[in-house]
Parts: sequence; C-alpha cells; structure tokens
Amino acid sequence: MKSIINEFLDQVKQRNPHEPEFLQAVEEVAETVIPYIVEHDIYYGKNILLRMVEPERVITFRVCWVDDAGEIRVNRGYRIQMNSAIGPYKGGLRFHPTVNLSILKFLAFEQVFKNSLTTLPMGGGKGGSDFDPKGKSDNEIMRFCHAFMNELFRHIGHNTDVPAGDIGVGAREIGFLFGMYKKISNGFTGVLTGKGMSWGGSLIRPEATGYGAVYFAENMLKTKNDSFEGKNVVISGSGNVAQFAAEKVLQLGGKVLTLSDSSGYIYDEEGIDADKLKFVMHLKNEKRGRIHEYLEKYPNAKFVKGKTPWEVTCHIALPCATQNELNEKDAKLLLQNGCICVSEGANMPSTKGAIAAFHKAKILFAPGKASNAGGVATSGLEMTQNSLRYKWTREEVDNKLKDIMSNIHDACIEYGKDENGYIDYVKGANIAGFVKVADAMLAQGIV
Ligand code: NDP
Ligand code: 2IT
Repeated sequence: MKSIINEFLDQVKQRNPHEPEFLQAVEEVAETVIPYIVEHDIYYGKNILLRMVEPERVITFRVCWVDDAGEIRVNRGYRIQMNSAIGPYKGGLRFHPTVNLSILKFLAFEQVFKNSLTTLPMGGGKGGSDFDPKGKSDNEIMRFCHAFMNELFRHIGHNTDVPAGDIGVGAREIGFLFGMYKKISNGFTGVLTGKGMSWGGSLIRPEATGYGAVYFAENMLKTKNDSFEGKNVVISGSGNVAQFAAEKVLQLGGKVLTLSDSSGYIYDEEGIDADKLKFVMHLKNEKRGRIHEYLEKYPNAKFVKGKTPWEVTCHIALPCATQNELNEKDAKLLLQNGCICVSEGANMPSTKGAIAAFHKAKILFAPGKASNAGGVATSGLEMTQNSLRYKWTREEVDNKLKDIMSNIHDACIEYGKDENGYIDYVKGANIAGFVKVADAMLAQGIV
C-alpha cells in the first residue's frame, strides 16, 4: 500500500513543485483515501484521485488600483475552480499578503471534500489576492474590491461559481464585491454569500463557522459522555471564526482563556466573558485594532508577544487563525497539559506531526474540512434562500446548521471508526467526502 501511495504522491509532486501546502493537503487525503480505493473495485484503476488533484480551471489575473496617495498599485488575483462534479464551484476569497497558488490550491482541494460532507450540492473552489487589507482606508478597500471584481465577474455566476469570505474578506469586502458584480452584470443574483442581512444574506452565516466548530466538538465530547460545561478552552485567532467560536463556548458553559493575532496572544486567567468578547468584537470589527489593545481595557490579562497560545493549559483547543499554526511540539505540549479535544476552526491549522501526535494519544481530533464546514454549509443555506427568494429565521438556520454538523459527525464515524472504537475523524472525513464526489464523477464520465 505504501508504495502505491508514494507512487501517486511522487506524480503529484512532480507536476506541482514548489507547492508545499497543496502537497501537504493532498498527502493527508491520499494516505486515507487510496487504501479505500484499492479495496473498492468501482473506484480502482480509474485514476479518480489523480483527476481530483488537478484543478478543472485555474485563473490568475492582474488587479490594478489607485491608493489614497494617488499611487498605482498592482496585485495578483486568483480563482481556483477545483471540482464541479456535485454543484457549482463554491468557496471563499482570501486577501492576505501570503496568498499564492500553493495556498489557494490547498484550500480549494480541501473545499471539495468539505462541501461534499455538508450534503449540499456545492463543488469546490477558492480564490483571493496577495492584497493586504491591513492599514488600508475604506475607500482603498472599495477601489481594490471593485478592481478585483472587474475581472473576476466574467468567471463566476450563481450557477457557475459562488465565492464568499475567508481571511481578510468579511462583510465590508463582500459588499463592495457584490456592488460591482451587480452593476456590470445588470442583475441581482446570489453570486456571493456572506451578504448583508438587508440584501440577500442569511441569518447565522456570520456566526456559522465558529458555532459549527463548537457544535462539532460538542458532538465529539458526547461520544465520551462529556460536554463544554466547566472546560477551559484555548482559542487562536481573533477574526470571524475565533469570535463566534468563543461566543458559542461561553453559551455552552466553557471558559475562554485566550485569543490571538499574528503578533501574539492574550491570556485572561479570569476568562474572556460575554462583555469582554463584545469589546473584542468592537476592537477587531469596527476599530480594526490589534488584540494586544485588550490589555488597555483589561490590564489583568497578559499579552504574550510573538507566540501561539498552545502553551496555555486547557481541556479543549480550537485553532481558528491559519494553516500550520499548531506544530508537533505544540501538540505534545497540549497533550502533556491534559488537552482532550481539538476541533479545527481554521483550514489545516495542525501540521502533519501535530495530527500524528493527537492520533497517537487517541484524543478527540477533528480536521477543519469536517469541523469548520458549518460556514460553507450556511453559505449553501444562503444560496437556497436566495433561490427561494425567502428568508428563514435565526432559529431555523441555526437548527439546520446543528443538524448538518451532527450529520458530518455521523459520516466521520461511519468511515473512520476502527475496530477498537477509536474514531479517526481525518480518515472518516476524507473517505466520506471522497465517495460522493467520486460517484458523481464516475456517473458523468471522463470530462
Ligand atoms: P479573519 O480575517 O476574520 O481572521 C483571521 C485571524 O487569524 C486574525 O486574527 C489574524 O490575525 C489571524 N491570522 C491570519 N493569518 C495569520 C498568520 N499567518 N499567523 C497568525 N495569525 C494569523 O479570518 P477568518 O476568521 O474568516 O478565518 C480564520 C481561519 O478560518 C482561516 O484558516 C480560514 O480559512 C478558516 N475558515 C473561515 C471560514 C469563514 O467562514 N470565514 C470558513 C471555514 C474556515 P492578523 O489580524 O494579525 O492577521
Ligand atoms: O474555508 C471555507 O469554508 C470558507 N472560507 C467559507 C466558504 C464559503 O463559501 O462560505
């Protein structure tokens, strides 16, 4: 088996050199899915995974815009249309200076499996730009978003490809992107998700990724007759996903000890309660400040510069910032300090070594493609509401989100439970996600 997997990975490496994040994502899937393919005649010998690692289409384009000082700026825009076997391409846009082809291909590849797991009809895609929104004025953000959409519009559509937010792309950016799309297409369609509540957005979409990651952890804890009640929880990030993960943890009786950004983490021993979280939301979303400013209001907390929060003793860890933010050393420290559950809110935050350590210790570990699927699932619900020209209540959407997370959890058990009863959620999510897409691809022939 090892040699079949290595032969496959060598081929992918040769075709995609200098794309470490993409290769990391493919390797994790190949190691769990290839043994399944070999055991199942309907998939074997059809190069099905080789077809899945090749994007259906990769678009790169120039984005020129003028900053407030009158200087002409040039950025690069991307859209990876990875797989459309089960529905229109669907996935977020990331605006961050580190964005490159490798990162977007890993995200698009993960998205294919994640979207399949939601049970909704969505293919996988991802896009973005190396544009850095930090320190830009609202007018600069608007000009950039308009320039970006001025090219992207010809490649997307509500039945073709439906982008949404990701790092650096929130409600403000989606508004500007939607405005330009609507103007040049002369039509009001559900071409983007994460829209504002008065113009086609879904209730609960802003909360959905963070809430979903916590619902997933709740499902995992239930398998051990356990819950969030009284648990110490360490969260990384302080953006959209981290904020609403924290909110849900508090509602379920847990104590949130940390939040972070790329400069470091804050540790509040007394717990970041609902009032303190409200302050963080205002600081990050309205003031667009930095997490260390928390100390100006709550001086009893500590700011640990340049470090990640995994050194803080906790029962549950929720990585909600970015890829590869939790390495093997961090994982071992978490385990040594008694951590029993890790649910990924971010995409691929744990390195390969970290995942191996969690599996070896047999703790509850959920990969992002399962545990953060609540965001895109609720995007799918936004698309449904747009098609119906109707709006569900907060409660209706939240109940559907809970059901979807619980169904993903069941699917992971179906494909990931071993003979000793341990649930390998990585294996479960990869195989369950694969089966639906592979079946659709086989039914549609070689296209
Ligand atoms: P935001 O832009 O709202 O927040 C990102 C947070 O992560 C910020 O606190 C940011 O800090 C931190 N961060 C970003 N890059 C780095 C880095 N290189 N090192 C350390 N910290 C970093 O993004 P989201 O909350 O939307 O996304 C967070 C993660 O969740 C991403 O992995 C994303 O792909 C994933 N995700 C998001 C979904 C969504 O619906 N939004 C859905 C599913 C997954 P700083 O301000 O210093 O950059
Ligand atoms: O990684 C992700 O799932 C997202 N950024 C959300 C994608 C979406 O289409 O809502």
